[in-house]
Amino acid sequence: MRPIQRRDFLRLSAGTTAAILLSQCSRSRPQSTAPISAPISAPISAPIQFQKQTSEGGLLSLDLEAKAQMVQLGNRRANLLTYNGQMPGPLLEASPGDRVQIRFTNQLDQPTNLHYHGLHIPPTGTGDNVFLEIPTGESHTYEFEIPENHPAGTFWYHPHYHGLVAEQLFGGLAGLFIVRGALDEIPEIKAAQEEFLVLKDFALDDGGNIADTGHMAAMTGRVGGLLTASGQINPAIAMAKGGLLRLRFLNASPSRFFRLSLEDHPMHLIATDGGAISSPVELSDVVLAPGERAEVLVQGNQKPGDYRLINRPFNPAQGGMMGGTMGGQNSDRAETVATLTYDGERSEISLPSQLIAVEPLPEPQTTRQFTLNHGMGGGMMGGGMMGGGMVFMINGRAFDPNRIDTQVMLGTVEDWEIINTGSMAHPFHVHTNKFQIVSQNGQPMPYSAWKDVVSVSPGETVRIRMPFRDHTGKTVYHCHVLDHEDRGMMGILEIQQA
Ligand SMILES: [Cu+2]
Repeated sequence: MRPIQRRDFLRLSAGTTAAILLSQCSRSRPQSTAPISAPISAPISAPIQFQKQTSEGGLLSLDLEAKAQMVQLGNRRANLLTYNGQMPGPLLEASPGDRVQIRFTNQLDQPTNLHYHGLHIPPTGTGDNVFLEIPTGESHTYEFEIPENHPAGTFWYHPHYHGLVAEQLFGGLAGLFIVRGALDEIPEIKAAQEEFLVLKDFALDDGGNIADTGHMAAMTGRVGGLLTASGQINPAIAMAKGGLLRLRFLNASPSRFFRLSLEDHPMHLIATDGGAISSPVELSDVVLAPGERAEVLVQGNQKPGDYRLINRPFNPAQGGMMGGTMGGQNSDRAETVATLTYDGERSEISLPSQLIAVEPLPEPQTTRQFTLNHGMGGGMMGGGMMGGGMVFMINGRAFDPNRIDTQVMLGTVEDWEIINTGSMAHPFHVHTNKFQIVSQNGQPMPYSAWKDVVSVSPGETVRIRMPFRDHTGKTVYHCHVLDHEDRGMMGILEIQQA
């Protein structure tokens, strides 16, 4: 394996899922600098718009309804699963210390619930409780507080009812949950133009209904050929020359990985899943596994014109079972996700030099290992939701809602080694607490960052470090290729009072 120079690493590719990048690099695949022939997939459509719900007087209060509805998806009509009739759902915005009250109603024809992905809130009661089941026609009020010391960042909400997560997310259920804070107050960032890009793939039939991606895809991970950015197909993002653009990416696809680059414009990473990094890192590509977020700054310092934000799909498990068909699409085809257009001119905004310090974590008290793999199963499994076919396991066991897999003590720091002995990539996600990546295949990370998803490619070992400082009770960790999660790749973590 070719050793990766730190310099190469920073220059070549995205920091957010370095596991993928290291594996890409180590396969000596040229990190393409050649022109990319990505077609404009549709006429550049309307600018991105969200219905925002912002906290007022310390309270974010809203009604949220999950229901099937016909919506406009770019230039197509699509019968999707929506929150409040929108895809993505309403953009929720709160600040540390705010109370949140979400009166949620399930109008789907199957049970569901809500997960607040990345929020550091209690995993029990009316908080981020994924063990709740909200049956068809019933309501539940989620109520929690954003802790005073919660970092600013790009978080999101989506269903987490085991066995139906992939189906419901693929149907369209996802929305952003933005926490404002210190990062937003940095003068250059405050002056930047902010755009939210919720990246989501769909497979639609001629009638605009969600298409069946096939039996195999329902095991290895369903992928759609229609790429959308915040419910638009190739939306235009207009920026003034001299301006600074803050792009906030969320990969809300159930299985698809994204590898994004912006023509003639380097991207400067400022935040990962769990919030800001300490100073901007220049990237030519941003790689996002399912569930991951990244925030980048782009300087409007090129010749006025149109520049494509291009996705080059790739399979982090080369030769693995996800290769080849990928739901019938050509997995090597580059596509345009959005288009940056210059409009007007303004006095130049520079890049910030310092962001928010990422605190170093103390040495761990405990180190655990989590081995990811799959096999063939038959009959009923832990969740009871599926018949035979592929089973996805952690440490040789599929999810069992009645079993506690891992117990940790409040007030400790742990290292978890995530080992992938299978043939597919698994983005490992932990609820409630965020972590820092310590090393990948023994190689230290080039910079510190807070994460809640890390992709582990076949044959790789990733070491993460996680503090358990508050919030007790049962929570989960799982693979964020949601078909893998639904098919067993999840475990229960109990955080115990010391
Ligand atoms: Cu997986």
